[in-house]
Amino acid sequence: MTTDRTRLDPAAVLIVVDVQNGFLPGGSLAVPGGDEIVPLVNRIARKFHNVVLTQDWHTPGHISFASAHAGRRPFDLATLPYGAQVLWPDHCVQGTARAELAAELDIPHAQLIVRKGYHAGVDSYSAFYEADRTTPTGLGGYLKQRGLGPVYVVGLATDFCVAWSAIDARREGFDTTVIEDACRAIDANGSLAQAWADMAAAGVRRIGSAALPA
Ligand code: VGL
Ligand code: ZN
Repeated sequence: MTTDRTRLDPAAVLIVVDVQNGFLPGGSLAVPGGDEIVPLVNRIARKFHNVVLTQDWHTPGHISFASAHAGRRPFDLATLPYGAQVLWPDHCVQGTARAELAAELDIPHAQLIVRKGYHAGVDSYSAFYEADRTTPTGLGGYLKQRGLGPVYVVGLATDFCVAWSAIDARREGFDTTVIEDACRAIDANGSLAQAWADMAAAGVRRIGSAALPA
């Protein structure tokens, strides 16, 4: 089967990852330049019939917060029952202003918002699976039941929630592309280079927005 890359497939779905106040400048886990992508994300979203948003949505005192671990600091690495976990500043707590989607995000035709990270004892970077790698969010089933795909991913942060979502989209069998200039990274301890290597190994395609069909 060949894919016509000069036209966007009507079944293509854009996943807009975690474009939330907490990850923008002034937020508690601000991603450098995170605000810069919002106009581009809005423009890209207009090309897609199908858009899914994700929203990091943690309990107060969530296990991924350094503040929940005595003597640990943000960006320390911890070993938790489900594996390695970077410890973060408190961020995107359910119901708070910083957990809200960015006010400038303008995608009224988005069809679904996937909240994630709401189990107190496990993180969830990916839009598809929690960080135990086994608990599904339901997004894979949703996309398959609707017959959607290929998958395109934009948002924050390239090296965590974007990368994990893209890799899991491949794991779910979707043709998957990350639009690089519509993402920004945290880049802690080499995490960005590692994420691109992991995405390449998983067969994730990497493009710039200029390569998207008009
Ligand atoms: C994210 C760290 C913690 C992300 C979410 O959206 O990339 N990163 N929670
Ligand atoms: Zn988080």
